[in-house]
Amino acid sequence: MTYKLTYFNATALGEPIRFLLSYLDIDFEDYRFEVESWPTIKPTMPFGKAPILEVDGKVLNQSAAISRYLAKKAGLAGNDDWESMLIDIAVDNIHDLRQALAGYFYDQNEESKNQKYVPLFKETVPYYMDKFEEIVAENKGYFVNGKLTWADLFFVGVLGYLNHMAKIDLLEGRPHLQGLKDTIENIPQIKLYIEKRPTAMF
Ligand SMILES: N[C@@H](CCC(=O)N[C@@H](CS)C(=O)NCC(=O)O)C(=O)O
Repeated sequence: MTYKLTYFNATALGEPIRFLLSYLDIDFEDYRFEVESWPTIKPTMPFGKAPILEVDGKVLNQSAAISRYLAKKAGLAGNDDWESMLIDIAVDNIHDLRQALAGYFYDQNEESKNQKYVPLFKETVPYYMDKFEEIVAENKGYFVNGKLTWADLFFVGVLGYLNHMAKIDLLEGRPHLQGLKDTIENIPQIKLYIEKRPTAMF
């Protein structure tokens, strides 16, 4: 089978997919484009957004669905329906934090952006990050049931993007999440991918 990932030259929503393809030892085409090319690429995307994954030429969008599909192949999507649901919940919680940060970061209106700052950084961000820290502390260093799942790869995959939008190190003072990052980045296939990946804007 052939696999081609199309995404910005960035980590963000493309990175969990790259991590999973690497974890699976799948030799994939990592097609990256710069922001300037987006206006010409956007109309070619099924819903005008990236990433997409082409599997044998079939075009798939939605990063979570793609990640879940790959995670099933990798045995990282839960051993039963309950565990799979817990993983989905963890991923959606991470998405909620991402959306809160994106709502601030991409806000073009200076006034509303300024209004968002205090609630976001004094309440929302610490609320989510402290909860994630607690969950990972209680689950032997992982998000779900004390073992590696795609929720862990997803979190570490998008972390650079979250930090970029927050303009702070979200792991500071959160040793269990830092430990999770180290665990994921030291999985041999992911370590190899990270060593070889191109320099990106984040
Ligand atoms: N739910 C989609 C969201 C995709 C998405 O928002 N992609 C952003 C980049 S991270 C994008 O394409 N932005 C450019 C645009 O909307 O024009 C997914 O998870 O794949």
